[in-house]
Amino acid sequence: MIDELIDLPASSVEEFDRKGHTCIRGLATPEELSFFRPEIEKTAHGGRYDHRPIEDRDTYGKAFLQVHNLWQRNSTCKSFVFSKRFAHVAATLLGVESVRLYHDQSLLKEPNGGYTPWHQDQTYWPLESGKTVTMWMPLTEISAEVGSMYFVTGSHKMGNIDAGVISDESHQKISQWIEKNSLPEETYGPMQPGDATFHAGWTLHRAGANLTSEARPVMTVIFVADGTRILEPTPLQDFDLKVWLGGQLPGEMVDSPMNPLLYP
Ligand SMILES: O=C(O)CCC(=O)C(=O)O
Repeated sequence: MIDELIDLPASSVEEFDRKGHTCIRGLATPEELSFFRPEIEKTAHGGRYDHRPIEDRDTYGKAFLQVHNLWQRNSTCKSFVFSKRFAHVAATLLGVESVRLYHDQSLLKEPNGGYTPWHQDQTYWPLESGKTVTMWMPLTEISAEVGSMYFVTGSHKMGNIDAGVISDESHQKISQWIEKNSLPEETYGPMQPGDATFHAGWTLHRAGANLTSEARPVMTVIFVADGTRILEPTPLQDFDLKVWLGGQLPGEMVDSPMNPLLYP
């Protein structure tokens, strides 16, 4: 279990609030990662559902192989996702007492995997704004050549900019939006296993292609503040309403058994 808490510096909270993203180095130790990595990778491999060769996939499909809710598939993955340390960081960044799980996902950018287009996660989530944060943690070293994610600083306060689903079109629309609004783009560059970035639901983000011969395994956990209300879904949010909220309905609070309390 990764349950001992860390003292999160006030500067991280201030940065997350102001920029909509932050990076916490060494959130998990190399030893912890070498314990969890094999089970996460095995479980993600077993849960792979897209078996098309990379050249037959669209831009979204080329960006990464995605497997959700590893916590329901494997007890070791469950203790990683349910880490009180991670959930405490999420609650502190959001400035709330308690957080729940929205869902987790493994994101494997394959060797020669494509770029991750600019997008906003909350396009897919029928949840109140300002109540979610994603932890993105590499399981191996991310070299400068592969790189970590890029974020548009301050974009979390702009709400939905209607760029649509993650695609070449969202990338183009958001690139134009960035140019027009002249907001800065930032990245945290190379990362060690156990470092993690955190970004808010509306923060604009993207990642580069993987032009190396090594895969880039990443585990993400999406946290939602306890007491968050489910919104009437847009057509792009119907899927998430049905799949990730345990059958709950708009107007209700997120609190189904699919969304367990992770902290405290
Ligand atoms: O790992 C990537 O390339 C993108 C991940 C992402 O968009 C996210 O975690 O919200």
